[in-house]
Amino acid sequence: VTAPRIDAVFDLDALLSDEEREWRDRARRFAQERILPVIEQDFEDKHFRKELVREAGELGFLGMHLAGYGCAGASAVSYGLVCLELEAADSGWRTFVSVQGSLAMSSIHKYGSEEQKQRWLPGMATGELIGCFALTEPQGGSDPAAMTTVARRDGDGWVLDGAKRWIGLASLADVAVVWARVEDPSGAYGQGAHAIRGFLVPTSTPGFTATPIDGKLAMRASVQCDITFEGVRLDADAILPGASGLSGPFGCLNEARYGIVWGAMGAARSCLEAALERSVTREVFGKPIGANQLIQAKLADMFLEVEKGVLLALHLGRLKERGALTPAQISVGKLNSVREALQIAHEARAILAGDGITDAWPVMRHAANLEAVRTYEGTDEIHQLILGRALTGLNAF
Ligand code: TGC
Repeated sequence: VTAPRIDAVFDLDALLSDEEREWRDRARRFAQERILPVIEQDFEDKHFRKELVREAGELGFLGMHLAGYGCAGASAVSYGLVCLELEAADSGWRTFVSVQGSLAMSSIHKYGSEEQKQRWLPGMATGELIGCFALTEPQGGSDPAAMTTVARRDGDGWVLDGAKRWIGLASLADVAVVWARVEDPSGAYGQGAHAIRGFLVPTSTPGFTATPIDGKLAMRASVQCDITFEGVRLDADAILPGASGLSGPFGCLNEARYGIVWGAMGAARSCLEAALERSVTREVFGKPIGANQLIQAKLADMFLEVEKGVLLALHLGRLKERGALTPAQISVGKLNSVREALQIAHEARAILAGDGITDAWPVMRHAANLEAVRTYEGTDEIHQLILGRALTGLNAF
């Protein structure tokens, strides 16, 4: 008996264009041929395989939903499918594509001057240059309005002081998009909440230090860092002219959260596939464990949530393509996808029994990664509160 291909059951293919299927297949090949053979070892070794970054660039995955400047200009659904296939291998690789494309490149694409776009985006699209996105600070990530990193006016330029934490790729990056509170007596760069501005900081600038965070039990095949800024001197043209206030970084978080809606379903699909394979190959009490009603009930519920999650992601993707996707809808998707993916990972682990805790199966790695995905880009609770506010009109923050 062989397990069926689960994505064939609802004929998702019929809902996709030829181009979308091509992106999906290209990402699936990359994940299967380049990531899967090495991921368990990389996870064990805490190793981010930087040499694959250029390959991901050549395949068009970096900033693929952006137009011009060497980017592919692909549809939102194509981008989502790529996120799903990469995260089916490992959340760390979907995270890399999110940080590079949805956060760092999107910031420059949305809010940068023409000169900034020309300088950074083509190299970031090919993977020659790596970017990071520095918003979260050591005291916590849920309330970026409380940030204490400051950019003080100094002549025509700026001096940056402060610290950021959990910043993906920072120690490998060539450029950091840094969100800081501007201290400028003239008020020309915004006041109050609107004095939060973005800066493009080449990571070679003196005073910039990125240190990988050690001791992670999740996302071990990717890199997250502490950053300190100690008197980092920047030219006047380091500021992103098009963003003032938190709507700037939130506009990019929307993009990354959208990618997670799809990506988490990739991790869930891998866990379900592992559970299915085990269900038809493992015999207990003289028959495959999948012949038991309790196992079938688990598999059916897991399958239901993968299919519903992918259909929800597709619906949100079509809304995004029409320019109609709202932040609250993205919260529905991020909350649902990650929560259900984690539940599926836990059920798969149970079906795999003792072997489920070993690295012979990808399930514990996905479960550990999903704990991180559940927390970044807005925790479950933040998304519940965004939805609570949308439902009641009352702000619980
Ligand atoms: P509030 O202060 O009222 O609003 C500030 C301004 O932002 C606007 N806004 C949005 N704009 C676009 N998209 C959204 N989703 C937006 N949400 C808010 C808002 O309209 C306002 O604009 P303006 O022009 O009036 O100033 O903030 P709020 O009350 O709306 O938000 C509160 C809350 C808790 C929802 C928000 O702070 C939040 O989402 N917190 C979670 C932050 C978060 O996701 N942090 C994750 C950081 S990045 C990360 O985890 C990983 S980076 C990847 C890596 O490096 O590995």
